[in-house]
Amino acid sequence: MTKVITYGTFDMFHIGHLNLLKRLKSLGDELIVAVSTDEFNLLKGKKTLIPWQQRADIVAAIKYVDKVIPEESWEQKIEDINKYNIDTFVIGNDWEGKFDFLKEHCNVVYLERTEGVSTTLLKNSLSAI
Ligand code: C2G
Repeated sequence: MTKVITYGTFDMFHIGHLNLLKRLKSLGDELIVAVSTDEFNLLKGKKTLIPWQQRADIVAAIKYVDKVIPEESWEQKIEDINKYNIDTFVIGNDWEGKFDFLKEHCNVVYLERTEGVSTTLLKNSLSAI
């Protein structure tokens, strides 16, 4: 049973998020997704439109996802990897290299992002309507 974990805001869920979660599921048997809380997003300097509970419920409803947990801090990753016996940490390559310190604890994989879509682009398109 290989277990994969990823972390993210998943605001205004879009095809880039879905493509990532779909590819993640092909890397293991069980996929855990840590969804950034509203408070943690403030720390990340990220303004979200959709509250955490709704973002978490949407991610939890994706068929590739087995479990959703809150992401409350930068520091929780190592604890999560140990707590859930994670084999592979995966995240989009916009974070390339940023989480290499986790290599002592599990495999670390950076996947290509889906081009042409992002929450920021969606927000800008909506405000232009
Ligand atoms: N993503 C993607 N393609 C896009 C947009 C996003 O593959 N077009 C991926 C990102 O690379 C990330 C995941 O989808 O792996 C979630 O993206 P965000 O919600 O923007 O997550 P982020 O704010 O980068 O939070 O501790 C890690 C952070 O919480 C990551």
